[in-house]
Amino acid sequence: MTHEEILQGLYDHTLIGNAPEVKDLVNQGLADGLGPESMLYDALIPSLEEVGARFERGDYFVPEMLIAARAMQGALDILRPLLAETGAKPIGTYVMGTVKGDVHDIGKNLVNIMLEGAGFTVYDLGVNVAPEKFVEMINEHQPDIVGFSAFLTTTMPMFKANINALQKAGIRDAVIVMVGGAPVTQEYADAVGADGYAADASTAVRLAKDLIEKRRSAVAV
Ligand code: B1M
Repeated sequence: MTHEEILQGLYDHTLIGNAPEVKDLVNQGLADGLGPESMLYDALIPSLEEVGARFERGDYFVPEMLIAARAMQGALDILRPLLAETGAKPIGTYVMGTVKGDVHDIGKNLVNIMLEGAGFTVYDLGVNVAPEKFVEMINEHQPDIVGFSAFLTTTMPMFKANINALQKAGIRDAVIVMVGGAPVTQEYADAVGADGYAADASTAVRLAKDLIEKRRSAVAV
């Protein structure tokens, strides 16, 4: 099989949620020297975007979205160690979770993988994380950054609820707050009082490094 055929196969089989075939193709791609990033950005993510488009058009329903997501997750299980393998020096600590009411986690997991690859220690709180849980875990791990992911317009207001909870607990200024997720925008992030917003995983890593550097140099002055 050519690399193009493997990528096309990954796209097609993710779209129909054929997890065993997706796994086989990922393994075949790796054996043939196809890069993990290429499989991710040229096939798997575009396929999930098409899944979303079909859902919006009413051609797909929740079960189809679910099996496509499972196929993607199977691929990520194989790719995770390769994407995170950079030998980067420890750089900071990150507490991350998908906000209350929201169970989407593929995008969050991808951001975590990239953060780990860049040298962050990541504490992943999972999905449907309540504001009190964020507060508790920030107190426990004392991270440089807390990241909130939201993937639904109906769960984005949880950013503000989380920030309010941090304020109430007296720890808002002790931690940098980053937000992200498909429907989130810079304007929305600014409106809720977040310190940073990124549209994708690699921008999230770059921004996390910048925000930590800024905070550390401000403290040093
Ligand atoms: Co749902 N879903 N879903 N879904 N789902 C979306 C998000 C939707 C856009 C589909 C659509 O209509 N086009 C739509 C939301 C519309 C809206 O509110 N604007 C939607 C809906 C409506 C729903 C339900 C309400 C459907 C229903 O029940 N009627 C329901 C809600 C359940 C809930 O959470 N309470 C639901 C359920 C599901 C499944 C469970 C079936 C499944 C999720 C499985 C899982 O995650 N384990 C699912 C899926 C798979 C999707 C789509 C198709 C794919 C999501 C995905 O993984 N994308 C999605 C359509 C789409 O996104 N095009 C859709 C790939 C991923 C790599 O991208 O998630 O954007 P993304 O993550 C990016 C960036 O956002 C960013 O970096 C990531 C990597 O580059 N990022 C950050 C993420 N977090 C960040 C944090 C940061 C910075 C950057 O800093 C902290």
